Amino acid sequence: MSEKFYITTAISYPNGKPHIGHAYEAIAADAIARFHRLSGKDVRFQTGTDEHGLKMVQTARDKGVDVRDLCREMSDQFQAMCDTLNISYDNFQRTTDPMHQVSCQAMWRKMHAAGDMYLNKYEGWYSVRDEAFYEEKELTTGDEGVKLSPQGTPVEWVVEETWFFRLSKYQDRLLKLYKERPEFIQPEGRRNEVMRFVEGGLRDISVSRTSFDWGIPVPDSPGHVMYVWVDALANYISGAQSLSGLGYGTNDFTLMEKFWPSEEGPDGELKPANVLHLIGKDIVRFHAVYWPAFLMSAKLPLPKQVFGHGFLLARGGEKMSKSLGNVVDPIELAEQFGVDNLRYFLLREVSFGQDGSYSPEAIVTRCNAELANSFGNLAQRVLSFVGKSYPDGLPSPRRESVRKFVEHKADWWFEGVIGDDNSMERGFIPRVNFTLMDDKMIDTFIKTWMDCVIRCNKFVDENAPWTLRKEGKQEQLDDAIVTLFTFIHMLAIAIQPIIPTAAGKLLDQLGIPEDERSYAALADDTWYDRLRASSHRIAPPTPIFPRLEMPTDVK
Ligand code: ME8
Repeated sequence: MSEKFYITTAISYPNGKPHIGHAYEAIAADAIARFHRLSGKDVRFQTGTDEHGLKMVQTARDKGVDVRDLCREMSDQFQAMCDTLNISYDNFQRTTDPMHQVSCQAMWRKMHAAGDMYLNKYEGWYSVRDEAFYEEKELTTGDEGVKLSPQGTPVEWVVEETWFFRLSKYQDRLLKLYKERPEFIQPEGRRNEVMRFVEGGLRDISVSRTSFDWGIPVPDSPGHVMYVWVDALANYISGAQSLSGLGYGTNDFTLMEKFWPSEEGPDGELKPANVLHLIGKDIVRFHAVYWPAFLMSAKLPLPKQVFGHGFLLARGGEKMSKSLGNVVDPIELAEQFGVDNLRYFLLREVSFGQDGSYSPEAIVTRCNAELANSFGNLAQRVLSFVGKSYPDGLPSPRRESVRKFVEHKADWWFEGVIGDDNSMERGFIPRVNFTLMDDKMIDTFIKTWMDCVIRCNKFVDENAPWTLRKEGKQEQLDDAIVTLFTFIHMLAIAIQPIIPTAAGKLLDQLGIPEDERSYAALADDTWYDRLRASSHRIAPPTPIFPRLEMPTDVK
C-alpha cells in the first residue's frame, strides 16, 4: 500500500481579492503535492477559505453587503485563482460549509469533555485584522499613541464573558514535543521563536465571542460563537457537504482514517499523522502552539510538520498585503507572464522559508535566462536536430556505456562526454537532487536542475552534433543524440512539479505516454527501446518557452 501524505495550505480570509502572497503559498504547496504524487505517494491536498469572524463582518458592513454574499463571492475568487494557477487541490474547504460546523462542534465537545474549557470574563487586547488576542507585553506604540500588535496591526480593548481553553495545561507537553521532534516546526528559526514564546509561559486563551454571531455556535452555550481560529484550524480535519473533506466527527470515517489515522506507537502515544501544514510566518504561533494543544486535548494525533514560509515583499522589500493596499493581482501576473513562468519564478527566486521580493523585471529576466534561453533552447535545438536528422526514428545507443546510461543501469546522471576517439571522457554533470525537494529546499532543487540544464547545453556545444553529421561520424552522433534525448527526458520529468504544463508539453513532444511520467519511470530500463519501437516521430518542435518582453508599464 502506498504511503499517505496530506498537505494543506492556510485557508485565506476572503475579505478581499487574493494577492500574490496567497498565490505563492498555493503554488509552493502544489509543487510539494505534485512532487510526492510523482514519487508514488497517495497524496491529499487541501486549501480553502476562512469565512467567519469579526474581520469578515466588518468588511461586509463597510461594503454594505450581506456577509454571506461577500463570502460566496470572494471565496469563489480564491478558488478561481487556484484553478488559474493549476493548483491540484483535492478539496477546497470553506468554513461556512455546514459539515465543517459538525466537525468543529465535535472537536469542541471533546476538548470540553477533557476538562479544558471553562467560562470566565475576558478582558484584553484584540486585533481584528489578525483575529488574535495579545498580551500587553507584546504590544508596541505606533503613531498617535495607537497600540499595535507584533504584526503592526491596531489592537482594541475587549471585555466579554467567554469560554477559555486551558492552554497553560499544555505548556510542558508542547515543549517536550518541540524538543523531541525538531522537525515539527520548520524552518529552524521559526522553531526557536515558538520555543521562546512557550518557555515564556502560556496563558489560557479566550475561545468564544458573544459580541457578534458570525461564527460556529458553541455547543450547548447559547449566544457564544467559536473564536475564529478554533473554527479555522479545524478545517484541516473537517468535512465538506460532499464529504470530500476529511470528515472528522461526521459519519464518514474513510478519509480521516486514511490521512489522519489514530494509531498508537510502541510508547502508547498517538503516532503523528503524515501531514504537512504549509503556512506563512505570521501564523506559525496558531499552528505550532494552539493547534497541537487543541489536538492533544481532543485526543487526536498531531501533524508531522508545520512549515512557516517567508513573505513575498514588493520591490524595495516593502510588506505586501491587502490591508496595506499595495497588493499585486496574481491573475494579472499569470496573464501577463504565463502561469508556468510565474510558478517557476516564485519558487526559484525565493529561498524557501525566507522572505523574498518580486518585480516584473525580475520575472522577465529570470524566466528568459533560465527557461527560454537555457532549457527551452536545449530542448528546441536537440529536438529540431532529431526531427531533421532522424526522420525514421530515434537512433539506438552504439556504445555499451551509453546504453547503460539510457537504461539507468550505470550512474544515470552520466559523467561522461563523448571523446573524439570514441572513448568516454570524464566530465562533470551535476545531479538533480530529489531529496532537496523532500526537504522542502525547493529553490535549491530547481538550482540543481538548472545546473544540469546548463551542463547539457555545454554538452551540445562540446559534441557539436551538426559537425559530427557533416564529418560523417555517425556512431558518435548517434551516441550524443541518445545521451541528450535521455537528459531531456529526465529533465522534463524532474521539473513537472514546478512547471507542470510546460513539462507536460515537452514530454508530449518527446512521445512519452502520460502514465510513464512518474519518478519511478526514471528507473525503467526499457523506456527508450519502447519509444524507438513506437510509431512516434519527433516533429519540428514548437517553442515551449517563448521569450518574455520586458514590460513598459512597470509598476
Ligand atoms: O492568516 N507573502 O489568512 P490570510 C507570503 N485565515 N504569504 C503571505 C503573504 C505574503 N505577502 N501575506 C499573507 C489567515 N500570506 C488565516 C489562516 S489557517 C487555519 C487560517 C499567507 O488570508 C499567510 O501567511 O491572512 C497565510 O499563510 C496565508 O497567506 C493566508 O493569509
